[in-house]
Amino acid sequence: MRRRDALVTVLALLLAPLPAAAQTPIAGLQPASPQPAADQLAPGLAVNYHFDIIDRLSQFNEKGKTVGAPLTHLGWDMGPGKVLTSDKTDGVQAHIFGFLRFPAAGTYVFQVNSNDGVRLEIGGKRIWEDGDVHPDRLSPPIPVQVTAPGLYPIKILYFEKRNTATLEVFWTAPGGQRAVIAGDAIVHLKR
Ligand SMILES: [Ca+2]
Repeated sequence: MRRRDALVTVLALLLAPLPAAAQTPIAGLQPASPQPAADQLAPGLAVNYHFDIIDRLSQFNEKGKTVGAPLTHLGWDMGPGKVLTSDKTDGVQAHIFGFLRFPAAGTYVFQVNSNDGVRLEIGGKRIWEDGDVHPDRLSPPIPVQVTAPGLYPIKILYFEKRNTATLEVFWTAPGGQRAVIAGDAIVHLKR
């Protein structure tokens, strides 16, 4: 093999996407400490809205003050309709926060479908970011290692510029089926 061919082969190997199973799981997630008591918690995730057209997540205003109804699940295929629990169809920035309950230790696989931009953090770790304006776009499967069951802080920044909107977060528990994150797994501090 000529030297240049060898170099091309090495580059191709370096650039080839790894199959999901071979990806190193994201580790080091920190559970909520202390774990909030049951009587401090309300169902679903809290959401604060800010209404403005932006083109990328770096322009996101995290200080939105419009408190929305909590999100009782993370499966939102909204098309051209209202965005999440807001009364707007365009120009919506949603700062979503609360806790995700991991029922057991193990490797969970996440997948995020977004339109437009999104960033997902769990236990203080960046799980996924796809921060520009785009049609529905699904992340690769993202393995995440969880060392102890319990409540972990979850934070999602999500914005919809115009046209259709989607925010879907899927997870697969160890030995389980891929599913949208549902109401039994998400809570937030009463506000
Ligand atoms: Ca859109």
